[in-house]
Amino acid sequence: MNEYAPLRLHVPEPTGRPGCRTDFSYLHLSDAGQVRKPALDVEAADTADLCTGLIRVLDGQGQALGPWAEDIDPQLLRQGMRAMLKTRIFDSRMVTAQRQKKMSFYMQSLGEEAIGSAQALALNRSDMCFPTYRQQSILMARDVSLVEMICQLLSNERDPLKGRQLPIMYSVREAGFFTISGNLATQFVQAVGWAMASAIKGDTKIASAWIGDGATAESDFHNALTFAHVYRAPVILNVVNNQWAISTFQAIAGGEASTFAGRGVGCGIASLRVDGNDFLAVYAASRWAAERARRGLGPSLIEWVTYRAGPHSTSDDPSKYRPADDWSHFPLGDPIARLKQHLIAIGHWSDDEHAAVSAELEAEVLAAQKQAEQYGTLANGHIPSAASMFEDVYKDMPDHLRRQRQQLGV
Ligand SMILES: Cc1ncc(C[n+]2csc(CCOP(=O)(O)OP(=O)(O)O)c2C)c(N)n1
Repeated sequence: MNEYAPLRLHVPEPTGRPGCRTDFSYLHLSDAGQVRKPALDVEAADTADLCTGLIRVLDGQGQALGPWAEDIDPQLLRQGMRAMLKTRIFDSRMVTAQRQKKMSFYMQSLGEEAIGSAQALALNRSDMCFPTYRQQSILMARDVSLVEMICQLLSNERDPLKGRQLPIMYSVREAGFFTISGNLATQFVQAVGWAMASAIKGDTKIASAWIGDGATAESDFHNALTFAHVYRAPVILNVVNNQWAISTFQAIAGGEASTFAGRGVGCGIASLRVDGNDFLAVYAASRWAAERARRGLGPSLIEWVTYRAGPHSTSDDPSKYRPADDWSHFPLGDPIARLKQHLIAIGHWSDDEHAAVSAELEAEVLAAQKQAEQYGTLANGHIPSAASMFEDVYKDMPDHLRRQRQQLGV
C-alpha cells in the first residue's frame, strides 16, 4: 500500500476571472502609518518585516500618518500632481491617436502614475533611470518635450530615434532616461552595471532600475540582485507589482504567498514593500533608498504594490481574462484621487484648480500633438529616409552595409 496520494501540479490562478469578483485579501494590507521606518544603514536581514507589511502614508481621509510622513513642500506635491495628471491625459490622448491609426501601438500607465513621477522628483536629474515601457511618468516629471515624445510615437521625420523603434520605446539620455528595450528585464542588470561604474569613477550619481512583476521571472532580475549585493552598487531596484503581466496574474510570476520585496532580503538587499498608489509613500521610500545609495550604503529593493488599471497595451483586451470592474475594487484606489484628497485637505489644491490644471494640460498635449503631426503620422507616410536605416548599426558603416544601402538605391 502506498501511503502517499498522487502528486498534483500546482498552477496558481487569480480569484477573479471575467464575471467574478477578485478577492484582494491576498494583498495583506497594513493601515497608513503602521509600518516602521528603519535607519538608513539597516542590515538587509532586518528589513524582513518591511517586505510583508505595506508602507503607507495616506489614510482614507487623505491625512498623512506615521514615520514615513515627511515634511514635504506642498509645492513639490503640486508638481507631482501635475506630472501625474499630464501622464494620464497624455496616455488617454495617445490611445485615441492609436485607434485613429496615426500610430501603430501604445501602452498606457493608467493607475501607476505616482510611482515614476514621485521617484523622479526624489532623484536628481543626473541620476539615470533604466525604465520599462510603463514609466512615462518619469518623462513627465522631468518635463521632457511632448513634441519629441509624440514624434517618436509617430515614427515621423522628426522622430529622435529615426523610426527604428516601436512606439513608446523612448530614449532620452539628457533627462536620465535610458533607451528602452523590448526585451524584458535586460535593463535591470544594466542599471546595476551603470551604478557600479558610478562607484568605480568615484561619482555621486545613482541608478534607478525598473521592472514589472512578470519580468522578475527573467534571469536578468536575479543576476541584477546578485551583482547589486556583491558590489554594494548605488542602485534602487524598483519592482512594479501591478498584479498582471499581460494576461498572467502575479501569482504565476512567483507572488503567491510571498512578496517580490522578500526576494531582495534573500539576496542580502535591504527591501521595502510600499503602497504604489500613495504619492507620499512613494516619495518617502524613494528618498530613503536614494539616500542609502548616495551614502554608499548599498542597493535597496522596493516592491510597489499597484494595479494595472488599463489594458496591457493597445493590442490587449483585459476583459477576456479579468473582471471588467476590477480596478474599482482594488483597495489602494487611484493615485491621482488620493493625492488630490490630501492636497485639498492641507489647503493647497481645490476642485476648481484640479479642473483648470487638467484643462491646461489637455491643451498642452493637444498643441504638442498638432505640432508633432506636422512632421508626419503613420497614416500620411512621412517617415525618416530609408537611407538612415543603415546608420548607427556600427559607429562607422562597414562595406557590406554600404553595399546594401546602394542596392536599395537610396
Ligand atoms: C524576454 C521577453 N519575453 C517576453 C516578452 C513579451 N512581453 C512583453 S510585455 C510582457 C509582460 C510583462 O509584464 P510585467 O513585467 O508584469 O510588466 P507590465 O507589463 O505589467 O508593466 C511580456 C511577456 C518580451 N517583451 N520580452
